[in-house]
Amino acid sequence: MKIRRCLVFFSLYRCDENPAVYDLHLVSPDGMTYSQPSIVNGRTDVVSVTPWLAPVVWEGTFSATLLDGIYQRQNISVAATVFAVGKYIMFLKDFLETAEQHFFVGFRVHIYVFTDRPNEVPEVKMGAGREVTVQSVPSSNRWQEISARRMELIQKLIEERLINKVNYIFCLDVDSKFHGRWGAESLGGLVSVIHPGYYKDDRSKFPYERRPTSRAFVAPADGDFYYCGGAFGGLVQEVHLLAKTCRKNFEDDAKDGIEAAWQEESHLNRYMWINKPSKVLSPEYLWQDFKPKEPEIKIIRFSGVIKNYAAIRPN
Ligand code: 5GW
Ligand code: MN
Repeated sequence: MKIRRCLVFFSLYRCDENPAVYDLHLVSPDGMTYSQPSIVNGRTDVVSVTPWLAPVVWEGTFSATLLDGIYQRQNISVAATVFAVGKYIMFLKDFLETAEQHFFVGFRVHIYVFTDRPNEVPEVKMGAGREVTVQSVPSSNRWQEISARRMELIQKLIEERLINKVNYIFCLDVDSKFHGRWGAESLGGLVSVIHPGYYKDDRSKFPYERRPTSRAFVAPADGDFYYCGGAFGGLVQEVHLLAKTCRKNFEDDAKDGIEAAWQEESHLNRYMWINKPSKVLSPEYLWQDFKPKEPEIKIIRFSGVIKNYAAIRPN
């Protein structure tokens, strides 16, 4: 028993020979041409680094050509999870079709669809090196239950199928579409997206869980940004730890009869406050279709569609 546990530990946390696992060593293909970098000219309307010196990714802060070159050389693979339970299956076609056009084009991509309606998964033609796997999950009438199981299923997927096989994973909401490039610029150890609804607000106004009895609690004077529950990712090892931790906190809260204000989004925000993301994605990476575009948003890459809540939600 002891030995087994030890082996599991090693297989989960060992860094193997693939340099992408370390996410630090960047080798540029020789002879690449891209615009000369500058430390005095660049975007001045936004902040592109956090106080812990993680990049904040905005259009105009990176070279797509260079990043594609660096990560193609590493032959990385990227997994994505998307949940389409109940009527949310209606969003899946647009999600998958637009992912084909914009999400890590030119890379190995494996999308895992979790649904209770496997027969209704649309047939979407995938490019070379790209595939979709459908995994059945039980139907559920309560969002709280779907939400609770999301972290558990992500944790298990990583343990059972991804660890030491895939480099990066992104976990995305299905009620959204890609409109622009989402690629190698988004890669990092732990990656979080800033919510489009609150990024100009004072931290005391963020919709964090405010009851100290919850394991998702963030005090009014704490918190860096309000992050989206609808998109996060990073190295599979990092996302495994995140999913495992959020699931445990969610379940321990439930045992105490407490449900965080925004369920797993609240737990994610608590996690990111303690475990600082190594890369932060600007709201370009999860906008909302009903929100007018702001001047600092030069491109919308991924956006939540407008939905008729009464028609799609079970409760
Ligand atoms: C969501 C809210 C209430 C009841 C059920 C759901 C629900 C969410 C559902 O019935 N089926 C489902 O697959 N989901 C998954 O959870 C989808 O991937 C969805 O994108 C994600 C988050 O729920 P959203 O998108 O309704 O939440 P918001 O905050 O983006 O509006
Ligand atoms: Mn959503």
